[in-house]
Amino acid sequence: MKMKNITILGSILLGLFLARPIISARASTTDSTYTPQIEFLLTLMILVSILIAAIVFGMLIYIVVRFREGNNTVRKKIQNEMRLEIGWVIFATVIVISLFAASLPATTSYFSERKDYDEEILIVAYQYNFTFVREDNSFTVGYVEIEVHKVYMLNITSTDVIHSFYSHELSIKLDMVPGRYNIIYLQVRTPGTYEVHCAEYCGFGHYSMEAKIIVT
Ligand SMILES: [Cu+2]
Repeated sequence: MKMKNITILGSILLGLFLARPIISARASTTDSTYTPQIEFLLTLMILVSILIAAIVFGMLIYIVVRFREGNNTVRKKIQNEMRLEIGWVIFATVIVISLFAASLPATTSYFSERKDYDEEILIVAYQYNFTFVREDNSFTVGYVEIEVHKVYMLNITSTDVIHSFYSHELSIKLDMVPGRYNIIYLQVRTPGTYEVHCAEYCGFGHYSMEAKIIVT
């Protein structure tokens, strides 16, 4: 086998080897109705990134070895190589368009309105906590209790600076902007306690700005 082929094969195998733990870590027990699509997208992005990194580093290693000092390979200057130029423009465009197409089902369901929700919860962020206001005007600070499989309309806002409502485990993230009400629908499929963190640097206490969604 030629040196070139060995290098390409080696990089792909290395890429797959590195991808394994990442993929199995991604298939964790995170659980809202958005989770399968979001996790699929993340895994796809990681795989595509690894593939591109493998190609780039594979070529880099190949070039370093082949054109090292003292190796008398023929060195050719490549200039105005139209086929090569068109090739990588098409390659990059196809990748970007494919990723866009793959992300459409997730983004559509993420932002589509649901008329069948059971309850609206107003979530107000402030430095440095979250308040959850229920339809009967009762409220809790730092945690909220909801029921499994029920659909909740989360109406999200902030009283001071921009925060972000982020739960990795439930695959949701939405900006909390003063003077604006952003809406996302949440339906959790597994009972448990899920963590929420502020995902927008909002000041000194940002690190401790968190809440719990308790699903029973
Ligand atoms: Cu914050």
